[in-house]
Amino acid sequence: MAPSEPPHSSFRAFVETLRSDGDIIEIDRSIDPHLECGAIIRKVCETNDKAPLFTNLKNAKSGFFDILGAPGSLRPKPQERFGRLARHLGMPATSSLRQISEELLKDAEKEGIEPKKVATGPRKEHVLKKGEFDITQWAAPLLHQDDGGKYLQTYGINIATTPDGSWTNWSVNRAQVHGKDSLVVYVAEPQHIWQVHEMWKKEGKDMPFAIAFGVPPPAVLASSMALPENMSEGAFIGAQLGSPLEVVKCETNDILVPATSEIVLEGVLSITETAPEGPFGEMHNYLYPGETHERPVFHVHAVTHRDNAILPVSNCGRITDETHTIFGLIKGGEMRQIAKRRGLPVLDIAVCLETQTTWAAVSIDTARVRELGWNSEKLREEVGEAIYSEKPAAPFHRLILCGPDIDIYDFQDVMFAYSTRCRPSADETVFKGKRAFVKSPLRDDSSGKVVDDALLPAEYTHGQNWKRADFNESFPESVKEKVKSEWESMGFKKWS
Ligand SMILES: Cc1cc2nc3c(=O)[nH]c(=O)nc-3n(C[C@H](O)[C@H](O)[C@H](O)COP(=O)(O)O)c2cc1C
Ligand SMILES: [Mn+2]
Repeated sequence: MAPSEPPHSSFRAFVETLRSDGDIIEIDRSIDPHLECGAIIRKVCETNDKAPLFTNLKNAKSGFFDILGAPGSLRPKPQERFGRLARHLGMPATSSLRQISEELLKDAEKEGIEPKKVATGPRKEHVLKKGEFDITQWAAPLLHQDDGGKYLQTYGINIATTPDGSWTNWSVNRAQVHGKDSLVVYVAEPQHIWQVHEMWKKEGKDMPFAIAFGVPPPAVLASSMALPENMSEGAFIGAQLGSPLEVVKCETNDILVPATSEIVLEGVLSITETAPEGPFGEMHNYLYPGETHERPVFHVHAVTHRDNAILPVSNCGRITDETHTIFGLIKGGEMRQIAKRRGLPVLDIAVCLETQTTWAAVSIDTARVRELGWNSEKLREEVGEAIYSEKPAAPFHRLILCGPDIDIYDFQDVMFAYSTRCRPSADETVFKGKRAFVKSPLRDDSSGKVVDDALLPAEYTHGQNWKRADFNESFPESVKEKVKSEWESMGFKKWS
C-alpha cells in the first residue's frame, strides 16, 4: 500500500515510503543493541544493502523503541543509488546526487520561513517526567566495540537558542548515554552548538536544550549544513520546502521541536558539568581506543515520544554511510556555490565518496579557460585559493580538475583522468595554511592541500584532440544499439 503522506513530511512517512519502495528489511528476531545491531548496520553500509528496521531489540521496553539503521545510505540498485537520500526531500528515487543537492540548495539566498508553532503533535503521545525514565535501560546501541559508550544520538537534531532568542540553531552532533537522566554531547569549536553554549556560559545560566530524534528528514539535512551564523536551520528548510515546519513547545522549557518527532529529550545543557565523551568510530573509518574529551552534560528533565517510536541510527565508518552521502550532497553543493560566487570557470564540484570524502573532483569549463587565456598554473592557483579558503572545503585535501569528457560523479572516470593526465609535481600546486578539518585522521592538513590538474595540454589551446578507446566513444550508435539489444540473448548478464 502506498504511504498516505509524502516521505519528507515526517520521519514515520519516510519509513513507510522506504517500505513501499522495497528498501527496508524488517528484522523481528531478537537483536542485541550491544554491538549486534551496530554490526548489522555497518555491514549494510559497506554493501549498500536495504535499510534494517529492528523491531525486537533486546531489553527494549515494550514499544519503546525500534531502530532504523542506515537511514541515508546507498541503495543496491545502481539507478537508485541515492534513492534513500532523495526520499529525504520527497524526490524520485532515481534522482542523482547533483539533482538532490540542487533541490536542497536552490535559491539558497531567499528569505527564511520560520517554523510554525502548533498546540500539540504526535510526539506528545507519551510524556515521561524525571524519575519516570532511565536512559541506561533503553536499547541505546553500542555501535563499535571500542566506542566510549552507547550512542543514542547519531541522526537526531540538537536544538539550542541564543539567550536573546534571536537565533535557534539545529545541528547533528552525536551524544552518548551518561546516566539514567543524562547524556554527554559532542560540543566542540567551531560548531554552532558550541558558540551558542558559550553565550549561555557568559550569561551564567545552563542552556535550555532538546534533542529531537526521528524528525522530518529535510530537517536532518538542514541541520548537517554549515549555514552562516545567526541563520536558523528551521527557517532555511521552511523556505526550501516552501512551507513552515510545524513545531511544538517542550514540556519543561521554551525550546520548539518538530511536532512529529519520534522521540524528544528535553532539559538543560550544563555550563559547568562535563564528562568524558568518546571515543567513537568516526566518518573517516578511524577510532582511537581510549581517547576521550571532556564535554558538557545534558540533564534530561522530560522525555516525550510517539507510539511505537523509531530511533534513526547512523553507524559511521568505512564507506558508505550518512556521514559520506550527506557530506557529498551538502559539501559538493556548497563548493559549487563558492565557485559560482567567485566567478570561476567551474561547472560543478563532486565529492568523491570513495575517498571517505577527502577528495573532490572539479568539472572545469575549458572553453572559458581558453577565453580567459589561463594556463594550468593560473587555473590551479585560482581554484585552490578560492575553494580552500572557505569553510565547506575544510574536509578536503585534494581537488582534481577534470575536463568535459569526465563524469565527476563516477569515481572510475575521475581516476582515469587523474592517473593518465596529471603529472606528479608538474601538474600540482600545494596550498599551505588553509583551513583544516578537526575530524580528519591527519588532524591537521593545513600544510598540505593540493590541486591536481587532470586536463591535458590541448584543453588549454584548442580543446580535446583525442577520442577514448572505450565502448562509448569508439563505436557508432547503430553498432552499440545492436549489441545492447542482443546482449542478454547472447548469454551475457543483464545490460548495465
Ligand atoms: C550523520 C551525521 C553525523 C554527524 N555527527 C557530527 C558530530 O558528532 N559532531 C560534529 O561536530 N558534527 C557532526 N556532523 C556534522 C555537523 O552536523 C555539521 O558540521 C553541521 O554543520 C553542524 O551544524 P552547525 O553548522 O549549526 O554547527 C554530523 C553530520 C551527519 C550528517
Ligand atoms: Mn548552524
